Amino acid sequence: MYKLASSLALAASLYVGGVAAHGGVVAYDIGGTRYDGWRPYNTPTGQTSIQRPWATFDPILSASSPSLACNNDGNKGPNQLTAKVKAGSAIKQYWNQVWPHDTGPVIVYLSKCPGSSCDNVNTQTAQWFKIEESGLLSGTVAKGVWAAGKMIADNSSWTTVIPASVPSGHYLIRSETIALHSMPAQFYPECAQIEITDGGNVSPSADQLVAFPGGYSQSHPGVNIDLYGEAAKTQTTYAIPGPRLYDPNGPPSSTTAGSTAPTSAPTTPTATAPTPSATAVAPQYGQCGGTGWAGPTACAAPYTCKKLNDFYSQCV
Ligand SMILES: *[C@@H]1O[C@H](CO)[C@@H](O)[C@H](O)[C@H]1NC(C)=O
Ligand SMILES: [Cu+2]
Repeated sequence: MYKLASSLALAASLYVGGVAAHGGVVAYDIGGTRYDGWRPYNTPTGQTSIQRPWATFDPILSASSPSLACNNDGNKGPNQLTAKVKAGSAIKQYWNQVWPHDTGPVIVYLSKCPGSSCDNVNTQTAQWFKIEESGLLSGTVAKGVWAAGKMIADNSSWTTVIPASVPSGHYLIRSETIALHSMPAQFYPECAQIEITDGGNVSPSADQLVAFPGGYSQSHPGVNIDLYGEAAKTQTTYAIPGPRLYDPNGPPSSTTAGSTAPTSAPTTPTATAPTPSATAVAPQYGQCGGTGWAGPTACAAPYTCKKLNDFYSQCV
């Protein structure tokens, strides 16, 4: 028995050593309650978590990988749980310690699930909006301080406030860091199921929603970036990939001037003439098509709409 235990311990330590250079989000703290994440490499039998299952600590190396949404495989767990989170309150995401990659952004997304559960939502078809993004905090691309470094300094954790404006309901939360120390960039996304309560009434606009894969392009300057090149030595800005950040204030109100304005509309004159929407075009990297897509299908010049999968076409 002793022999077995010690050889298992040895195997375990070697094994941990082998994968320690990677990982992902392994736990959450919501209002002081700790929720353990999924444990990759372990059998699914008996595992209970709010996190969608993922299989390995390995990074995802392609922006077009099907695993980019919620890692591999990101499907509902056998005993899938959902945690309640009040809108306006914080959710703390813990990476495995000590997170090894201090160069890169931390980005957090939500995807609203239809109905009263995310259980049956396929992460490939989910539409995500970005509620937080943090990239290069100071210094240069070559030698600066990155969000990932801050995360490591903060006990390998990152605290995200769920915007108070987000409507109540069931959501997938996608927590991601992108490690830029090597090329291609390494994506580390994990997802969990949450129910947001006491929410607001600002849904993301169409141009704030993306699918994964699709939301990132491998050629985006924030993905295809060389930290060791000449340019990095003087570059002090970093373009975080993905859609425009969710705006808790919503779009500039155009409804007051719209044809459906209620008769009780205030008597203020139409001071803010709405910009014509007939000519709406999607920006670079914006969505321009896909099943269920109701947004613009044309792209801002000089970009063209390219189909990435049935659910997502993107302006590139
Ligand atoms: C650091 O994070 C770990 C979980 O990964 C937690 O158990 C520990 O309490 C945290 N330490 C502090 C000081 O917050
Ligand atoms: Cu790694």
